[in-house]
Amino acid sequence: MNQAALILIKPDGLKKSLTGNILTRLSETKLEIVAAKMARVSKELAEEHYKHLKDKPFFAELIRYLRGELHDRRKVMALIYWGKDAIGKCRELAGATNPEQADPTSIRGSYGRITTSGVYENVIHVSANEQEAEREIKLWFLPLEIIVDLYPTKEIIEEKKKIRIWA
Ligand code: 3AN
Repeated sequence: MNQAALILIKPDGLKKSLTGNILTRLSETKLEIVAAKMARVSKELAEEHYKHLKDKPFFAELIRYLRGELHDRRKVMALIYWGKDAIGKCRELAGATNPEQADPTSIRGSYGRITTSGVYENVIHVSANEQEAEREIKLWFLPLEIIVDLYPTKEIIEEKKKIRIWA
């Protein structure tokens, strides 16, 4: 059955110019990219994304890491990979969370590191399971940014909303 997986190329991946390498590795999965964008990460978004880790001693540093404060790159690249067993395939290529334990040929094994303050800088994020993927995708993307219908949507009429258009 088709699955969706949220992938984030984190600020260390961007700073190390790894975007091309990571996308090439992920293309081995033969999955389809159904959404992609560069995104600034607010404190609220980072905290919501990692809310399952909020009691961990490294949480504050982890938020600073995802927001790019440790790498002077205030952005991440967010993508949705879609297809058969997308989560398993992407997680296998990503490797273990701890870059030291990750298979050396995996993305994290090749490019990740552990900082002296103990944060795992592991270059990419991959959703852990289908439930997390749905939660994360709804956090990072609007329905109109995704080229397939992943989850049920509804229409609302937003009145008096100020938006910026081309001049
Ligand atoms: P994954 O991203 O592999 O699903 P999570 O969601 O448990 O793993 O962890 C999110 C992030 O938190 C990791 N990518 C890593 O940067 C950081 N992290 C997780 N566990 C630790 C740890 N024990 N020490 C330091 N950082 C950690």
